[in-house]
Amino acid sequence: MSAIPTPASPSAGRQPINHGRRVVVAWIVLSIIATPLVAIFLGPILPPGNATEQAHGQVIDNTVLTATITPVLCLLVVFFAYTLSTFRAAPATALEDGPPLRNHNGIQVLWVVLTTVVVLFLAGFGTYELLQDGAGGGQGPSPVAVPAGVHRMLQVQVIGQQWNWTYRYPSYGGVETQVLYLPADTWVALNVTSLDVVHSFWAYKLGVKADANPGVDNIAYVKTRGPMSFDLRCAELCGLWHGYMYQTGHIVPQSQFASWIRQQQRLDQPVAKYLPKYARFYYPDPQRRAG
Ligand SMILES: [Cu+2]
Repeated sequence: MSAIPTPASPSAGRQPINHGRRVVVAWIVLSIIATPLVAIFLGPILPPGNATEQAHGQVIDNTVLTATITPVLCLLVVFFAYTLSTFRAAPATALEDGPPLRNHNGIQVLWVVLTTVVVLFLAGFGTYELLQDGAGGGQGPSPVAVPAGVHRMLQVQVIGQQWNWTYRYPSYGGVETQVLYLPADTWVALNVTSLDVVHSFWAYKLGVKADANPGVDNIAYVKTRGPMSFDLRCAELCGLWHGYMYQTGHIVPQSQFASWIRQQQRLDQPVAKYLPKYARFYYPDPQRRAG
């Protein structure tokens, strides 16, 4: 007696759903859309801004970093969205363990190679960018990354002390000012030092962060851009009124800077003789000689 033929099941002949391929396709599509959007729209508003060439360079660096991690973020978003929407168990279903995970050599190799390439690329890119005129960082007394082909550079000494910043301009007779003024479109060497404890000169819109240590001349190079004001503050806990060490600095047109510094020299004249002689750095102990 022959068996009774059973009707074909509706799923017979269908390919099983390839979830992995779906996730990869969705990831690639989302990455192709999101990465340029991040670079074009998010990049320009990333910190620190455009007050100096170095700050502008840091915005570009931050844009490259953010665009590089965008596909990684897209993968996480797609993976979680797909998993949560596709493999969600119906409320009445009993909790059940999933199938065991098996080793997958291809994915492991791909993961190691991809992450290694991304990390090495970012390390190389970061090193190259740091060596471009120091990228605004304090380089100590003997800078390694010196801007090439710069013939004129304005020296400005930034002095931290509990709890204020002052500035000296050695090319203008060592005049000391209460506010930081810089001329626009000018290369500036910021010589950061301290009279007492460790401070840190942080003018983020300039792209500058440099430790201020007593007895040390910590040099950071920047080329200013157009006129603008910028915040500066201490970024090293330096005592009771550390939080009070903030000021507003100004990048002004060169002619305005010239008249401002002449005015400062006039104001400074009656007290100039009481100022210590300009030196590259100073020590808290008056018995020790400044450098
Ligand atoms: Cu401080």
